[in-house]
Formats: sequence, structure tokens, C-alpha cells
Amino acid sequence: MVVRLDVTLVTSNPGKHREIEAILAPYGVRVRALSRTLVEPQAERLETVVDAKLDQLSSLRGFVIVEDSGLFIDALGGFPGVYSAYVLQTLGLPDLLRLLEGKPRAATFRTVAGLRRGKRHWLFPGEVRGTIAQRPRGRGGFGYDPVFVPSGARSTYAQASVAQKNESSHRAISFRALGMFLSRQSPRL
Ligand code: ITT
Repeated sequence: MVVRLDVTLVTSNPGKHREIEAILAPYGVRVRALSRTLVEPQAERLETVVDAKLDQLSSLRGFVIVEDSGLFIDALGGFPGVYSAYVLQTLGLPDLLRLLEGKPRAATFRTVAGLRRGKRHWLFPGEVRGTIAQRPRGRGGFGYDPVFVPSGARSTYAQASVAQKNESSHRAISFRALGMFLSRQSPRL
């Protein structure tokens, strides 16, 4: 890869870093991860959370990236959504699957990527539809990957390689848009 640009990704989640560095490499973007837990406001939209995270990073120079993701299950009115991290830590996958017994299993995985430089913010949403598996399957990935089956596939994300997940995941859609933006705009920023 010819590196044209370095960016700092602020996240506490090494699984995100692995995926994002591969998604952005074709755009000539090299990703340095900075592990930091940021305060997340209680908000109804991922966009609000991402803006709040970017606001906390004014001391970092250059291009700074954060993201927030959530699993929105139709039959649960979009739950866990913005509470996805909290629900995974407190309920866990088995209890979430119990909540879904006998219910339709359609869901959307959403990511909003946020880019900051100086005082400016840009947001890049991405989403995929899919279903929640009857039971966890696979050992790869992280978070909800063992129970999310993207539309058109039979395997969960945890049964796919990073490269397969990155072909069309919610994160790939949002970070490809960010990569395209960086490769078009960077000389002028
Ligand atoms: P940050 O430090 O970047 O915020 P996080 O893990 O807290 O890391 P989020 O709040 O964005 O990230 O994620 C909400 C939850 O959804 C959390 O439990 C993640 O593990 C999970 N998650 C995020 N992206 C996922 C993906 O692509 N596949 C499966 N689970 C995912």
C-alpha cells in the first residue's frame, strides 16, 4: 500500500481496528489505533454519540476517527440499538436470544463513522440488514458477530473471515465512504 495519509482511530475495541485498517488500506490511509474509553451520552441516535465522542478529542492533531455501532432488532423496537455495548455486558447473548424466542428475527446492524480535523466533523453512516441466528455460531469476530447473519448469507459474521465480513458489512459501507472522502478531499483540508 502507498501511504498517503495517517489517521488516528480512537477506540477501546481491537476488533474494530482490525476491520477498519483493512477497509481503509486501499485508499492509502494508514490507521494508528489509540485505546481510550470515551464518555458516551445517553442518546437515541448513533450520530449524537459519535459527535459527542469527537468533541472529546480536540487535543489530538491531524485526522481523528471514532465510530459507534449498534444492533437494531425489529421485533424489539430497535433494541438494543444505542445500548448495544451495555446490553452485551449486562444481559449477554444467551439472554438476548431468550428475549427473541418465538419472535421474528429481522435486524439491522448500523455503524456511524466520525472524522474530525481541527474543529470540523464529518459523519458516514452504513447499515446492513440481516437476521438473528437461533444460537451463537462461530469463533471469529467480536461482540454480536456470533448471532448476526447478513441478508443473503447463511453464516454468522463470527463464521466469516475479516476479509469476508469486510466485503459488505455495515462498517465497510461507512468506512469506504470515509476512505473515498479522504482520498478526494485530503489535499484541500
Ligand atoms: P468503542 O470504544 O469504539 O466505543 P465499543 O466496543 O464500546 O468500542 P460500540 O459502542 O460502537 O463499541 O459497540 C456497541 C456494541 O456492539 C459493542 O458491544 C460491540 O462489541 C458491538 N459491535 C460493534 N460492532 C460490531 C460488529 O461489527 N459485530 C458485532 N458486534 C459489534
